[in-house]
Amino acid sequence: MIYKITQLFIITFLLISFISCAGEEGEQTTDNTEEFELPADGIEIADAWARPGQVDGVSAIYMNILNGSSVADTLLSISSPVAGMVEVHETYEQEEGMMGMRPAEVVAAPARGALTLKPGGLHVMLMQLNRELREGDSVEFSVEFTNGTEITLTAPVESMRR
Ligand SMILES: [Cu+2]
Repeated sequence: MIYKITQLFIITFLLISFISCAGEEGEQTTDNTEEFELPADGIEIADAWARPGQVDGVSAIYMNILNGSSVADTLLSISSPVAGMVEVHETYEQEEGMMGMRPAEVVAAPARGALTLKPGGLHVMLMQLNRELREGDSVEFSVEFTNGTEITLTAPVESMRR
């Protein structure tokens, strides 16, 4: 009996702390930021990965662009030593329900928010690959933002992440 009461007490206590935590988080949450830990300020890139590709073929890089600043920022340019041509593409539904892709006009990371590039959505298109990209390889790329941030990083090549 004592055991049961103790158990009940613990469960009640856990429930109360869970509810109060959820309440606090709810108040701090804005837009899509709850999924990501934003930097204190400026732009950071997280979770970058690239698809495998053949020489002269194409690949894509996906990532989360995290904007910790209080102003929105836009992508100015992107380049990679493995590709002759790099563009940011958006996926869209063509007539007859076919999916197509085209260069994205504005790629914006909202103030205190995140922009996700993922399969079936926005992606960095690597074209004219000058080497094969195999699972386990890595791809270097550089991104420049309108507010002046320049980031160079390496994305692992993976066959499928999400
Ligand atoms: Cu594309």
